[in-house]
This record gives sequence, structure tokens and C-alpha cells, in this order.
Amino acid sequence: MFAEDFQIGAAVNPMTIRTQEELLAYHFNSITAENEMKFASLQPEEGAYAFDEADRLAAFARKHGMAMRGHTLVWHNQSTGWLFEDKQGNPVDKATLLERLKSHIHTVVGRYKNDIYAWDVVNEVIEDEGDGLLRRSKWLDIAGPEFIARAFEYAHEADPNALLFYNDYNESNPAKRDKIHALVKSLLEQGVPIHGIGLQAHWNLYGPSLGEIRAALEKYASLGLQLQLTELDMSLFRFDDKRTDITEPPAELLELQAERYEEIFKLLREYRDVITSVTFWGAADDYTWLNDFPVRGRKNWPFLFDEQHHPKLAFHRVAALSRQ
Ligand code: HAH
Repeated sequence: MFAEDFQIGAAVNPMTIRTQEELLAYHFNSITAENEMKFASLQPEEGAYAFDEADRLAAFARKHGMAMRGHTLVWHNQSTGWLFEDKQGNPVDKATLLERLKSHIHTVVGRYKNDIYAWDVVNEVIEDEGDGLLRRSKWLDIAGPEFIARAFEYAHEADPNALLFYNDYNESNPAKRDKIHALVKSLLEQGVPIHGIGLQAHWNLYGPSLGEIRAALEKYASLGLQLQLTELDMSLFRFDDKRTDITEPPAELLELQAERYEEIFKLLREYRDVITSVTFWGAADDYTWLNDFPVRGRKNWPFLFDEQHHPKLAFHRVAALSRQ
């Protein structure tokens, strides 16, 4: 329904390509590996790559003629201990860390050259709180800010045709938005090969506001890059809401969710010239990372399809938009 506006994607894993195959093949034309292409999944021990699961997801995309995004080459989480240490367990020096990064990126990006058209090269390096620009991490401690530019250069060497993204969450929060903008602007000024900004879009019923989303799209688009929503979901709970008593989604919240999805897709469509893809971080409410995060054991219902893969109210509202 949105084929002329942007791609519609879903994050998948080895279980959901089985349990949600029909739904995925029918409604989505792009996938992203939820975990299977992260550093720790692909290179758990130095030089001992584990491509099995990632390969199966790429094969699923090929089987169904879907596009595939790569996620993610550099992140402070789901990385792996050995990367930052020598055999004695001491921190490695900058040159060693960058050499390992280069070798990982060349191997991984090279391998999926024909399957993956866009990579989240660097994920979540911006600090959420205060005035500091970059988040403290082993990457930053050992290599300094330079690891960011180097990662994009290595990815570009490995596949000059791949579109390279900086990806982050809380991307519509005005303070963080300005920091993301500042980082990407400085990368562009240094001539770093970067082609897009990924707005994770882990949103909820109460925020960010439409005005904040619009302002973020405008500000990022002013850099002349393409934009993608990379991890969209619509939690029924505020981020700091710790309640655990809701075990079925209340009708009034599903109505609110439908209104939010409707107004958001209306807005995304306005920006169809700069937005090239909208990927959900899952496909249907039977499986979402939000089932245990940030509150353990609590279920959530963030998508357009319910636990039986049937369209929710939100789906019908978004579908009606596409016919306008
Ligand atoms: C995302 N982080 C990651 O990009 C993705 O790889 C993971 O599967 C799920 C969510 C979002 C995030 C976070 O890392 C920490 C706090 C809030 C949100």
C-alpha cells in the first residue's frame, strides 16, 4: 500500500521467519536481522565467524524478493569481550582495535554485498543526558572519537554501493536530535562516506509528539541525507511506567495506538521524498523485544498486527490512509 512512498520493513529472527513467514511475505518488502548481524553474533571469538543464522535470514530475503538492511557494525552493546582485550586480558591499543574493526567490517560487509543494500554502520554513540556529545564506551576510551569515521570508511571500502547510516534512539528528543545532527554534520564536513540517518523510532502512546517528530525530520533532512525509520514500534507504556497488571491490551489504548499510527503515517507520507524506508522492530504482537524490556515479564502490543497476525485497528487506519 505504501510501495510508492517508501519500503515497509520488519526486524526478523530465525524463529519469526518461520512463525510469521506468511505475514512477512505479504505485507513487508524489507527485513533487518534483529540480532544475528551484531558483532557478538557474527564474530564471538576472534576470526571464528558464525554466519549460519545471518545467512538464513539473507536467504529468506532472497526467497521472497525482499530488500535487506544490515544491523549493526559498531555498537557498545552485544559486542564481545575479546575485541577490546589482548590475550592477557589487558586493554588493546587504538591501532589494534581499529585493525580488528576493519577486518570485521571488510569480512561482514563484503560477505553480504549482494544481499544488503544499506548498513547501520554506527549505532547509538550519542549521550542521552547532559551536554556531552559522545557516550562513554570501550570504543571511545580506546580509540577516541575517530572510530566513528573509520567505521564508515571501512564499510565504504568493503562495498562502495552500500548506503551507510548513523542510527540512534530518542532521535526526536530535541536535545538529542541536535547532538545527532551535530555529529553527522561534522562527519559530512570531514568527507566521511555517510548517506543516511536512521531514526530508530521506539515510540509510545504518549511521545514523542508529532511536532517533535516533524522537527527532527526537518533538521535531519536539512543535511541532505536520506532518512529511514529503522526500528519503529508503539509501546502502550511510557518508558518509565513499570506497571505489570495489564495482561490484555485495553480497548482504549488500542484506539489511542490506532490514532498515533494514523497521524504518524500521515506525517511520514508528507516526507516521502526524504524517507526511503520504514522498518518496524518486529511484525506482529506475538513477538516483540518489548515483552521483557524495560519491565521483565511484562507483555506489550506495539505493532499493526495482533498475536494471531490479524490486522489491528491501527492497521485499518493506516491502510485507509494509503487509499486517500
Ligand atoms: C535498540 N536499542 C537496538 O538498536 C536494537 O539493536 C535492539 O535489538 C533493540 C533496540 C534501543 C534502546 C537501547 O539500546 C537502550 C535503551 C533504550 C532503547
